[in-house]
Amino acid sequence: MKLCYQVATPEVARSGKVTAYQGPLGNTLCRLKDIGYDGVEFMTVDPGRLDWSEVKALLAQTGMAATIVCTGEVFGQLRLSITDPDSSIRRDAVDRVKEIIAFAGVLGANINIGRVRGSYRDGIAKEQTEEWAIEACRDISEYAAERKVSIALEEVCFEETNFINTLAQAREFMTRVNRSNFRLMMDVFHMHIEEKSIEEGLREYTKDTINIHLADSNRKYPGQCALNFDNIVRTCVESGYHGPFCTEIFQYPDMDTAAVRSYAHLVPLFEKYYGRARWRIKDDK
Ligand code: LER
Ligand code: MN
Repeated sequence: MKLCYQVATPEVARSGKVTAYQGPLGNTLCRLKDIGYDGVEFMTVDPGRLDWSEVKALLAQTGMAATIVCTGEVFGQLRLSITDPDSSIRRDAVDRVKEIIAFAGVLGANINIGRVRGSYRDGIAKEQTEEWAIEACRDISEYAAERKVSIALEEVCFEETNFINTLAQAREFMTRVNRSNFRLMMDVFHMHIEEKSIEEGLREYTKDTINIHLADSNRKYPGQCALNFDNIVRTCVESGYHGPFCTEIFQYPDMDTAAVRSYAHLVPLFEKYYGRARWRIKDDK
């Protein structure tokens, strides 16, 4: 189990909408380590512009793990998706995701598929969108398997896509892709909107889950709004989840305060339910 904070690599445009810590990577990693985080989830858009050995060295120097690399800004900033009706955009999306997989492979991390899956669109049969998505997900899963990387399909709420909003839909899609490294991830912010109960979702789907995003019901730091993180962490432990957790939050009121307050709210719960020793021993990526 690791508690991670989302960190944007330097080529991601600075924006108040980005849910990650931004700024020079070395400073960010040192600061998050000082606060107490075990690692990071990178949000990246163009890994070709990064020096991969330097990123790896910074992680080693600070003793931080990289658990996952998020592909969300490939859609957010570049508008690329694997189900775009334009075949050249679909190809660019797959190529960019593969580049992120290669980067993740070097760091020993996994990647997620969130908004880069695109949406169902008027004028395009749903079956066609699903066929493009399955074909692309098999292709990237096979590329990822050669690099020991797993893919985490994330359920994303209706405000961001109409394609795979619930965990049930995500698991059905995972089954159709049918590749052993194509798994699920959860985001309690999206679950709060799309599931009848976050706890029931955790109980039913943690066995297929390789990463969990944490944010409060307003996507600010845990403890800021309505979600009950005591119940959430307890249910994760009871369901046998020992994979990484990563905050994915608006940087409110500012990056550093958001990181400090998330840690302050979550760590007593992880210590209460996972215990320090178990927290350090049992580990996925
Ligand atoms: C990605 O992890 C996610 O949760 C999406 O909502 C990105 O906006
Ligand atoms: Mn998320």
